[in-house]
Amino acid sequence: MASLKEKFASKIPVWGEDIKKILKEKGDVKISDVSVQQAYGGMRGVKGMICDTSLVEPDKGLIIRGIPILELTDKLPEEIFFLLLSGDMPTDDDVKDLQDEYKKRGDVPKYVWDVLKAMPKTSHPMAMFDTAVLVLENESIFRKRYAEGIPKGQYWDAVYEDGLNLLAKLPAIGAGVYRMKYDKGGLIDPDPKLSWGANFAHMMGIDDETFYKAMELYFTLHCDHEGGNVSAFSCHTIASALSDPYYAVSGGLNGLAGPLHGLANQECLKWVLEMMDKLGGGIPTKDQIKDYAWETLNAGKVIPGYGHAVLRVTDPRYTAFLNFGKEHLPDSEVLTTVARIYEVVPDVLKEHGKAKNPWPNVDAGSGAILYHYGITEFEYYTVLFSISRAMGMVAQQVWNRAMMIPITRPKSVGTDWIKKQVGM
Ligand code: HAX
Repeated sequence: MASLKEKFASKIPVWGEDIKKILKEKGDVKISDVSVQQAYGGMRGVKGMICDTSLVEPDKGLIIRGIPILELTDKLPEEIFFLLLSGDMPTDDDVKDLQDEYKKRGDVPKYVWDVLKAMPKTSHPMAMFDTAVLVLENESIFRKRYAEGIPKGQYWDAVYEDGLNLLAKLPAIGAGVYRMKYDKGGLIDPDPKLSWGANFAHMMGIDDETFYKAMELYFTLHCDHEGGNVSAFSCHTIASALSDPYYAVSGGLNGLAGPLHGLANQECLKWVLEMMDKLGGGIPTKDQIKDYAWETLNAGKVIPGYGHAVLRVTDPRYTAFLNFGKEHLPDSEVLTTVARIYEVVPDVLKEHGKAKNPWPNVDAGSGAILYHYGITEFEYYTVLFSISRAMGMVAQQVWNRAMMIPITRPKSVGTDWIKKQVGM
């Protein structure tokens, strides 16, 4: 048994007892009231589910197992996955174990590539990536073991196996989608000496040490964002029906592919480049940025990369990308423009008066870095987000099955019921 699995297994009785005690002693204590506004408004702020892998504090941003994300930017995605799942930082041996597991499980069956090849050339890269994940359902260990009648206490183990098999294959699938979709030549084999993130860069065909670092950072920063965001919540709900991790992650990714969620990173750089282009190239002045931002808002559109449903400060993940850019690509005009937008757009959004959070989110800065390394195909950016976010989705699923969290089924009500309830 691999070290991460042992570690997780050792935590199950401790966490399980904790939850049992809370439920027994305080199970009927109220933790949230729900207003009519919240019921019609996407359940914003309603506390109605548990996620122990990470937390998003409105005034701090992402916190993974108690550690703020800005303190984790030098960690490998492998270390982050270990932390998400087990609650502990891994030792060097633990990381090596996990990397060895990924290597053993990384081969992508030929039928996946055949399906992707058969898709229309115009397919969106997210549709290709997501299809590959769903097609891999054929490999599900959970589905087979469930059919054989495994007891409930072993569900998490089968979900863990599926999850790790899936995560191991995602860099190759993501890189393969890139090379197929954009005619970059044949598929590239992984290099066993490289980390999970660096290997992805290598399989894309970009062998540059700084780009390896950029990809490791990218995957570390996007790994998880607690349980209520569209992709995590969709995945959570699907998995709660005991659909296996291939079904559940694929469902979560369908949500990530929306422009108000993960697809915002494609929209964001497009917005920046269109502005630069419209203004004749070069870095726009602050006044020009202000005018362009107002033009966007007056046309009834959102400024992509700004605002957030939970955050009320600059997203620390945006700060991490900006710091990386300042260190590694100080001459990038696009990145300088992104930094200048940050000096202008929050004030514009405040004056506009609608967005509750005028600050940048993770998607505002990441595209500038990808663009610098020659990944100019914006449509592809959400695939990178997906490879990383799958870590959170898998970790949450394994935890949910280990803690025996039941099927999701909130109660919906109708407008007539609301009218009666509020005396109208
Ligand atoms: N530009 C213009 N208007 C904005 C805005 C922005 N960046 N952000 C919010 N608003 C508007 C909303 O559209 C809403 O307008 P209406 O009342 O007309 O519907 C109003 O301000 C109130 O919205 P909110 O309560 O502040 O924000 P929500 O919780 O409803 O939505 C979103 C949060 C992230 C979807 C929103 O801020 C947005 O659309 N931002 C731009 C898209 C984006 O960057 N998405 C990525 C978010 C991060 C993420 O999930 N990545 O995966």
